Amino acid sequence: MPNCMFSPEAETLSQDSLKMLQNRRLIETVRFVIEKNDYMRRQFREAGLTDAADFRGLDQLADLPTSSKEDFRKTYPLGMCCVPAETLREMHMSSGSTGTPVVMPYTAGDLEQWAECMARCYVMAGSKPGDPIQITPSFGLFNGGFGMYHGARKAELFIIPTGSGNTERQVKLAKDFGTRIFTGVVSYAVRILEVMREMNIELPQMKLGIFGAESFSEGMRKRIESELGIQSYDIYGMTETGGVGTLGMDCPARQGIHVWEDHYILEVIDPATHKVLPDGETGELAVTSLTRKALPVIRFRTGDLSKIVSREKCACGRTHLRIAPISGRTDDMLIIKGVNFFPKQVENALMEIPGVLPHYQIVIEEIDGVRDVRVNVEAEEGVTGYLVEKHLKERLGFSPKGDVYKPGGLPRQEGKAQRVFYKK
Ligand code: DLL
Repeated sequence: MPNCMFSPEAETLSQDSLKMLQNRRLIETVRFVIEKNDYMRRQFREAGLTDAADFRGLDQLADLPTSSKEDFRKTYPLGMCCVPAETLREMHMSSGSTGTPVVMPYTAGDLEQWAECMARCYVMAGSKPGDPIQITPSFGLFNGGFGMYHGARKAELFIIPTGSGNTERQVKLAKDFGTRIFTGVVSYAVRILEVMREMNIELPQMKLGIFGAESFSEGMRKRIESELGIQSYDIYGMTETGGVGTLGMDCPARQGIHVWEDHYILEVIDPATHKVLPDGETGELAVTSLTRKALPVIRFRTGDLSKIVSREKCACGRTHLRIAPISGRTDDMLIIKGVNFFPKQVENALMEIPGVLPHYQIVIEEIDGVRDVRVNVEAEEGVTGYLVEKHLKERLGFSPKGDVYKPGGLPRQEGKAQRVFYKK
């Protein structure tokens, strides 16, 4: 089922042509950062690359040092920028647990590149010029709102830039303006559903949901799709690669997330040794940007876990490799009583229980030095804590305590949902 493409030529390049293009762009990028940025030059020199002219391309990629959020933080605010300050046109920023933010600056060309990647995602989902699109991630330092905006301009959509919050107004605007494409962080889709029900409003014109920024369990996805009556897409990207959609999205064939390989090289590496893993093995994604100027990243360790599922041409006609949905982050694996698991596995198991609602918390408690886990979840009448515990035990191999709350009993959050809480 070949589907429409925003850039058909680029999206269907053969893997051989993609490799040649990547090779050329990689050499240009590595030489560029070595020439323009002291911090990166020093890093490469320490890894043995003293002369930019010595770098010969893809075959040597695995010899280059990896980079991480730490590098962004050490060089805050613009210590890794490779272009003169007067050529910068925008910036976005994410803050993490340590406080020092990660900043991504953009030139006009970088904004174009972002818009191109996003426009490809919109058209891949089935958008057509003039389609009303509601952009619900916040417009500000978070890259979600503006990235979706730049791409929607390029794809010629009718933009309803609501930003985050005020869910009742979001539902009213979606109804009044006939929103066809709804975008947001995954947990916001759940919130919209809830408020639609409270307001007793249906949105039959809404057909497509583009969600990301958080792990998306298959169970949650099915619920959102059936209850909203939409086809949903899993969009991927991050501040350091240039924002939402830069890395790609899944297509209607639903066989993995296509990564825009003419703009990025994706490697799957062992999180401990940083060695490249073979296709099919799960590891940490490391990303090299090929077409960005203000701050190109080389072998950036994303912290996200996934695997390459295929490099074959997809049923949608695209040739760019596909990765599995993000299964977790290197830093969010939980170990309870010797069992390792990711929050997404708990979500998936919860969504299998009829009557359980998509609002939950995983609370890690430490009692006398022993870690235990409690799952608080909202559910309709009839679902008991015992039932939840029994199902989680079957699925996860250990027995968290299960506390059931009435619908609306757990706090609602804006933006990315915090699911894991630590209680001493
Ligand atoms: O979350 C970009 C984004 C905005 C993507 C809106 C999709 C929709 P950051 O705030 O820098 O940027 O966070 C990036 O979010 O490393 C992943 O851990 C996570 N993430 C992003 N997309 C997905 C996804 C935005 N589709 C971090 N599935 C990344 C799972 C995702 N996790």
